[in-house]
Amino acid sequence: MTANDIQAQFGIPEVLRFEDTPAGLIRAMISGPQADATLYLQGAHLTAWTPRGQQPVLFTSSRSRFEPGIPIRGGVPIVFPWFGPREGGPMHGFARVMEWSVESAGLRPDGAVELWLAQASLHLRFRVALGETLEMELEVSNPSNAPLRFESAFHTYFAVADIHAVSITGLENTTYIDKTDAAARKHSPDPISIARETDQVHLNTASTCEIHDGAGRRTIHVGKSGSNSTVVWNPWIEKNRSLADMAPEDYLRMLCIETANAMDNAVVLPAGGVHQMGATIRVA
Ligand code: TA6
Repeated sequence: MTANDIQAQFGIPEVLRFEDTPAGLIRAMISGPQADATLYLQGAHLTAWTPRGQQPVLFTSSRSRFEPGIPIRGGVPIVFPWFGPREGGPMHGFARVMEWSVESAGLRPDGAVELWLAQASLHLRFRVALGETLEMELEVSNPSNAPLRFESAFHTYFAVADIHAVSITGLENTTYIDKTDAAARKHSPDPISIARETDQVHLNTASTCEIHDGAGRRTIHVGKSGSNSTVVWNPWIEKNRSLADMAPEDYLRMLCIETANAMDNAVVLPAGGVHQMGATIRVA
């Protein structure tokens, strides 16, 4: 379907518009009563969400390519069916570089703009509601007659005013795999602060996390369901410099808190089963 076809079927005057981009992607521009947002059909990839009266909550790199088949740097990459690198495939799986279709779009009575998208070949559906709260839900179906093992995540890039003044609570005393230290398993009773490359997969945790953005004078709450892992990532100076689609100072203004089922927490979905993972994000 072209952007025009999708617009004709799902567009909402003054609220939701589908358009082509110069590089050949299709994106939805949302201007709802409670929030503005942008979502690309490639990867069902939310790249912006800004509740009314707030600064943008998601970080998206100014150097992201926004080209067909190229992962977008920032926003909320949907990770499926694997987490991390895989020989011969894109980082974090195919879902993020495949075309998703729009199943439905509407303005809810509470003022949120809600869309359902689907990636049929991967048996995925994604619900996103854009209001003063961001709701996301990934539904994985297993129509086969054998169990399906997969990893998944909302690889959410949050915008922070200054990473030096950020702390993260909610993950105290959880066991985490430190990917910057040969995957050593560690735990800490303290809130997390970022002062070097940080890449940690916290296991067996269903907790809500809070991002205390001191310089931005706000706290972002990241609640979740159907997720047993939470990943904390900031590339810091050197890794940032190695990423062509990050501007040199981007690490100062971003932090990934990822709602996931990764590594030890991979999901084994029985034949015929359906798995839901949800995230609810709000700014206080
Ligand atoms: O989730 C953290 C991480 O696995 C890092 O190790 C780094 O590779 C990052 O994801 C890559 O994110 P991207 O958006 O490029 O897929």
